[in-house]
Amino acid sequence: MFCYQCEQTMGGKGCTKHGVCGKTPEIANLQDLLIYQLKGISCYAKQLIEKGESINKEIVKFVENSLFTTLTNVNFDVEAHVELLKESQEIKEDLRAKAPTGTYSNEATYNLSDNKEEMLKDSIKAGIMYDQDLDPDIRSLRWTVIYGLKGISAYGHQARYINYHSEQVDRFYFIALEATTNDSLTVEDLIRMVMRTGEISIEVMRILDEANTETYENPSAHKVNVKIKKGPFIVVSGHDLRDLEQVLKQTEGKGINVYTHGEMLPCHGYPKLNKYKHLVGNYGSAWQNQQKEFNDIPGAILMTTNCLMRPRESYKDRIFTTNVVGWEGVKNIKLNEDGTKDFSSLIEKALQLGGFKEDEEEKEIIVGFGHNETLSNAEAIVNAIKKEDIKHLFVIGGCDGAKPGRNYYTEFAEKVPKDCIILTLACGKYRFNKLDFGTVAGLPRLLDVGQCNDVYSAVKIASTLADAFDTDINSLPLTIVLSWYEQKAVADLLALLSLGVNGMYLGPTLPAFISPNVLQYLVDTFSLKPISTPDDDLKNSLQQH
Ligand code: FSO
Ligand code: SF4
Repeated sequence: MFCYQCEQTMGGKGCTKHGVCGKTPEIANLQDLLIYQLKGISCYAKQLIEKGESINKEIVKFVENSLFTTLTNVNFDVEAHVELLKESQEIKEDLRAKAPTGTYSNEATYNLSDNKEEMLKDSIKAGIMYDQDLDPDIRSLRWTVIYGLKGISAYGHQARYINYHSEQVDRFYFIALEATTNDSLTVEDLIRMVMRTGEISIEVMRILDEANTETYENPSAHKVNVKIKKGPFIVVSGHDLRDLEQVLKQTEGKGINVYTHGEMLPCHGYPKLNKYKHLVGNYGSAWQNQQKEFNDIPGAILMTTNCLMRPRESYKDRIFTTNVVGWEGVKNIKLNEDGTKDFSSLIEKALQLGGFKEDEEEKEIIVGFGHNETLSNAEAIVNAIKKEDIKHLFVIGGCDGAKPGRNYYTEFAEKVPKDCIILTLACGKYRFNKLDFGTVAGLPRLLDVGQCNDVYSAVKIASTLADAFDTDINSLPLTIVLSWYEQKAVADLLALLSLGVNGMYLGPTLPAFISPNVLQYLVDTFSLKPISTPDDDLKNSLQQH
């Protein structure tokens, strides 16, 4: 196996024996072959698109779900991968029959074997490092596109589940995957494709924002209890709002408390979700603490998306997955034909386990500062910046992870001067979101913008403020400090780069799949900076504006 798609990759280079995330070589190799198949499908699909034909939405869904399946910490189930591979061959054959004749890449002409052992043998040629002679910059750019697509697929999946999609995004899966097989593309062509991936990432986040805010209304400032309550309960983790809604509906009147976990925290801001009184609070913290936080838990857990870690025996019987998430031996709750899900097994488990015995003393934090809520204060923010009551805005966002270097983000947030505002998003916020930051110019100093896809909200906020000053985002007193872990963060980073955002800080380490030349290009073009120390980075950010 060889995998270097996430930040915790072995030695900062690549996992070769076993995934640090828990991925076995078998799963890693099947994932390589699945991506290879998606590329093959896309070679035919692209030809059909160029002929003016549209691709069946079931095929788009398949490609989207398969990409999402291979994202870090999503699916560790061998059988699920074998099934997807078999389906990929049927789709490929279908498109092959319809596509114009011509010369196609190896990915397109390859035919999948029908048993797992043969698939595993074939997977060698689908490996990232298989072609030893490939130009390292071409390899780097191709995989940057693919990792961006994985992030996009996660957001696309979430929007599609509430019946929203973007034709542009749907087409782009095929166009971009084909581009990663096309030997005639130069480094410059692939850089353009990387930037296009960023633009499509903005588009998919825009559609997801529309999906979430039209379905559940715009989030508004809302207090969330982060301590536990007595009684049976379900913890809902991941990112999916519709799954949470269905769990809330199906548990109504059953005496079950529902808690959000990890990236579900911003759900409390949405009026059509927080209207449920039994959505009682947020449990635990970011994904990497789940084995500790779920250990012996007297309630049931639902993982709607990443990040899933190896479930310990102490809670393997009470954790459930849904959507494309999977772990062998863990029950996956499937989607019914009518678009609903039956969560009765999850509910029964929660009731059977009995729940927490005592209430803890409440502690509240505030969420809900998406673009609508934050921009309802736009005038106040603009005036405060003009009067220098607010000196600088920091976006400290992105993923959390287990490495010690991530304390940088806590320290950074703590050291931000009192006359500055911090906007935060994604699960990295758990490093500091329970600290008391107080207020500035009548506003909370820490504004929780939402999930990782709500980078879209942060961009909307920044561009509205920039308009008010008759300038652009880069001229605002604003610094973006990103923490990355998996491929949604790659999509987020590409989105910001495609908008021309300059001078972002990226950490805790740089992606292993970025070659030295590609990194140099990013540094030269976008002044992208690896994080150094909170003191130095803060000083530089404040000096620059
Ligand atoms: Fe975190 Fe995991 Fe949201 Fe990521 S839960 S690490 S960027 O999947 O998606 O922020
Ligand atoms: Fe390693 Fe990350 Fe790949 Fe898992 S997803 S195998 S930890 S690089």
